[in-house]
Amino acid sequence: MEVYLGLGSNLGDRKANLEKALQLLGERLHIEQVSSIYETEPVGHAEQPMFLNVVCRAETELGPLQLLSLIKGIEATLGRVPSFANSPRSIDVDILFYNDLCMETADLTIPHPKIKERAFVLIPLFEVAPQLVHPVSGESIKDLVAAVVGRDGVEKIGELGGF
Ligand code: PH2
Ligand code: MG
Ligand code: MG
Repeated sequence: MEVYLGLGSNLGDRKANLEKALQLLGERLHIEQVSSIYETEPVGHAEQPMFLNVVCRAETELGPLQLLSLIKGIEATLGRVPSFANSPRSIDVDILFYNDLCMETADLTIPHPKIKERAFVLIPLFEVAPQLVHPVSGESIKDLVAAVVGRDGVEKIGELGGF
């Protein structure tokens, strides 16, 4: 299965948090591509530090709920403390797409329901998936990037070595 994951950090050593999360994910998934690193203005709860965000493309045999539980374990390992929605976090890993799967449960919705409104997801996603089409709306990532509000708050700042 081909999956796209969005990673974000705005507490502690943000770059190290992204690297460590990708390293731990890489122990269980085949990470095929990682976007550049973007520094992004916080969305949803403005009074918090700037984020670093990346998106990765990976291959996995894990089912969606197995993948979610792997992610929750990695977030806990990296010191994420459960808090309010959109609160600052050492690491957040979101499942964006899982093949063309569409599912909605209390714990997990795929595709991630906020992709279309988040420039900090769409811009790095476009780097690793320029050809991808949103399985629900049928729109290309390119068109979604062109339409999204807040592109100014997303700045490419570098690459992660080693992925
Ligand atoms: N994640 C959120 C809420 N707001 N803003 C930015 N810039 N980057 C994020 O990763 C982010 C956010 C909820 O997970
Ligand atoms: Mg998130
Ligand atoms: Mg999350």
